[in-house]
Amino acid sequence: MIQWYPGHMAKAQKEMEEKLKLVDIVLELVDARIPISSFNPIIKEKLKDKPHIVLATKSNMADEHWNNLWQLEFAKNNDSILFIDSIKRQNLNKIIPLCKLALQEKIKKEKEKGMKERPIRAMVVGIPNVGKSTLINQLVGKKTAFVGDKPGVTKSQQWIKIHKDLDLLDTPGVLWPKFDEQKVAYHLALTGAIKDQIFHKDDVILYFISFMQEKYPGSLNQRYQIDEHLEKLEILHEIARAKNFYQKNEIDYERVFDLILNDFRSLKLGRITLDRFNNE
Ligand SMILES: Nc1nc2c(ncn2[C@@H]2O[C@H](COP(=O)(O)OP(=O)(O)OP(=O)(O)O)[C@@H](O)[C@H]2O)c(=O)[nH]1
Ligand SMILES: [Mg+2]
Repeated sequence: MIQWYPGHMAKAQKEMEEKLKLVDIVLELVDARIPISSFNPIIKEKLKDKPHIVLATKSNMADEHWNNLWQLEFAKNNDSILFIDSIKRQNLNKIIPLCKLALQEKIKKEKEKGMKERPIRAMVVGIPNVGKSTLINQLVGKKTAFVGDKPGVTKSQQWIKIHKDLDLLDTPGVLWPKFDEQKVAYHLALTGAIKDQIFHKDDVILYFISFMQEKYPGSLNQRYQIDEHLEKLEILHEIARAKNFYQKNEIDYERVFDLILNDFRSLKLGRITLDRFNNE
């Protein structure tokens, strides 16, 4: 079982709870490929009556069919969800209208009390590497929040003016202390939410091969020109043979693992959704 809980994550969670009091609405980013594994049940608990919108990032990397299924599933649970792609700027223009809609009552009440109109204060939360900084940069139109391709880049919080009607708080990623399901840990590892150095790549990759054999038949075959019905370990060997990944006549597993991981993350195996429901 992968265990990961660096000190700054605990601190970030405490800070997040304090900042929660300052905002009108919370935008929770989830990764469209793992909308449940990247969803943080703790945040929802702490929100109480505060509106909450789920933004599923990297939706262009996820399986379109599953984006639609997840959209319906979240709606069933009364969770407002919007599939976005920050890099392709897909659906970003729907975020502010959605916030205004969710806060309709509050805005109306403040107006009735004679309060001056003010920008909505929102907060972006989400697990590491889910795309918080990228989204904020896109919304603000220039590089303000720091973006990196490694988890845990953003370590301090700051307000950012997004629009005349919206102020946003950038927060560091929050990951819950313990993944109580092995599958969740694998999904977080595959998508890059947890650092490559801290999980056992062999377990993750063997899991992924089984997943691909079952859910995306033909993909491994097409990419690596191998018989994908082979036993998992044999698949690794075949790929090593095809790519000539050897070191001192031994199979260089590390290179095979990295190849598969990079191929998944760079869409060379197609658009893939890892999280499923109804045993599908
Ligand atoms: N394709 C695609 N890639 C994205 C999207 N959003 C973010 N990324 C990529 O995901 C990686 C992480 O993005 P960041 O914005 O740094 O993520 P973060 O949540 O701020 O990460 P931390 O600060 O480390 O917690 C970067 O390589 C981004 O280019 C998206 O909507 N689509
Ligand atoms: Mg960041």
